[in-house]
Amino acid sequence: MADLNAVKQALREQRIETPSWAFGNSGTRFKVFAQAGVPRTPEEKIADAATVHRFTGVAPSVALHIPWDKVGDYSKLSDFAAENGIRLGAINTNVFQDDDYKLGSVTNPDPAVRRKATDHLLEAVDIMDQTGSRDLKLWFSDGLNYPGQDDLRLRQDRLAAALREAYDRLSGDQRILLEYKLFEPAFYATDVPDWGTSYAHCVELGPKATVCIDTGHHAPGTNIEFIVSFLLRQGKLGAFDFNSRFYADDDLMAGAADPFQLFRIMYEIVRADALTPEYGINFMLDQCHNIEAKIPAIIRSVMNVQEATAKALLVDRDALFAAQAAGDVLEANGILMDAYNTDVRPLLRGGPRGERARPGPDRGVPAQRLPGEDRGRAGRRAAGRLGRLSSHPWRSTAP
Ligand code: RM4
Ligand code: MN
Repeated sequence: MADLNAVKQALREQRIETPSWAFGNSGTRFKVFAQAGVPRTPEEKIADAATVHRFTGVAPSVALHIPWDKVGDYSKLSDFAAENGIRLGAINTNVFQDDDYKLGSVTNPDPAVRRKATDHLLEAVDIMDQTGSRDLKLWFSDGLNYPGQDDLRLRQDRLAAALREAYDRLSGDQRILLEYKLFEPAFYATDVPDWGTSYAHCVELGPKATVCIDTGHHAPGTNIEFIVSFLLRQGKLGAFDFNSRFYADDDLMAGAADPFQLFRIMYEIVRADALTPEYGINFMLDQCHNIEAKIPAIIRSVMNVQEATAKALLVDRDALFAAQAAGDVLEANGILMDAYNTDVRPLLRGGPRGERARPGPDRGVPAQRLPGEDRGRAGRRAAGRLGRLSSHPWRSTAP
C-alpha cells in the first residue's frame, strides 16, 4: 500500500510551470474571442501566474515567449516576478511568425534567413542569462507542404547546425529542450516531427539537450507513456508541455480529453522516481483558453495534473511488480486500475473548511471562494479580470 503521508508530501513538492501566453487572448484561425481583463503586458501575465501559484501552491514559475514577452530589462522583470512570489521559467523562442520564415526558419534554404533565426535562438540565451532561466525551449514550425519542395536531408543538416550554435552558447546549468510536433503548420513533412528526431538531435548535441514532450503533438492513438518511459530510461526527458487534444493540436486544458492517459504518463514518472524538482524534468503547461476563463482554466489544469499524479503515486508498486513478475495479467492490470479509480480529490483538498483558499494538497477550501479571497496586488487585478466567475466555479464538487 502507498503511504498516504508520503503521497501528500510528494504532491506538495510537485512543481508545474505555467505559460505566459495562456493568460492572454487566444483563438482559432476563425476568431479570437476577447475576454475582459486579460493581461496586456508581461508584468500582468506574471501577476496572473502568481495568482495561480497562490491558489495552488505548486506553480511557482512562469514560462516566457519571446518576442511576445519582450521587455527592455529582463533582470527587472525577474525581480518583479520575485516580488509577486514566483520566478521566470523556460524561455520559448518564436521563429514562426515572421514573413521571412515562410519556407522555414533554421532549415530555410536561404542562409540569411537561417542566420536571422539562429540569432534569435542566441538572443533567447542572452535573455536566460538575465532572467536566470535554466531552459531554452525550442519548437520549430519548419517543414514542407509538398513533396520535392526542399531537400529533406539538407534541412536536417541545417537544423543540426543551428542547434549546435545554440547549444554551444549555453552556460552553467542552462539546457535545451527540443520539442517536436507531428504536423502543422507544415502538412507534408515537418523537420522535427517526432520524439525520435528530437532524441537523435539531442544525443548528437550532448548532455545539455533533452526532449520536450508536448502531449498534443502526436498522431491519434500514440502511446505517449511509452515515449516517456523510453526517454526516462535514456536520461533524455527534459520537459512536458501538458495539454489535451481530441483531434489535432487542440491545446485544451490538461487532463480534459483523456485523464487516463495523463495518469499513465504520470505513472511512468513516478515509476522512475522522476517527479521531484531535483530530478530536473520541467512539468509545464502549454495551452490556449479560447472560450473559458483563463486563470481558472489554468488552475483546473494544474489540479488535473495533480490528480493524475496523486493516482500514479497511489499505485501499489510492490504488488504491481510482483503480479508482473508472476505473469498475472489480470492482477497487474487490476492494481493499476485500482489506483486510477481512486477518488483523490479529498486528498488534494484535505484542509479544514475556512482555511485560506489554496486548493493545493492539504490546503483546500471550496474553490468558488477564489474571486473574493486573498486579494493581494495581483489578486485584485486578477479578481477584476475574473469578472462574473464567482457564479461559475470551475469546481462544482467542493466539499
Ligand atoms: C507550438 C508549440 C510551442 C509553443 C507554441 C505557442 O505549437 O507547442 O511549445 O511555444 O505553440
Ligand atoms: Mn508546446
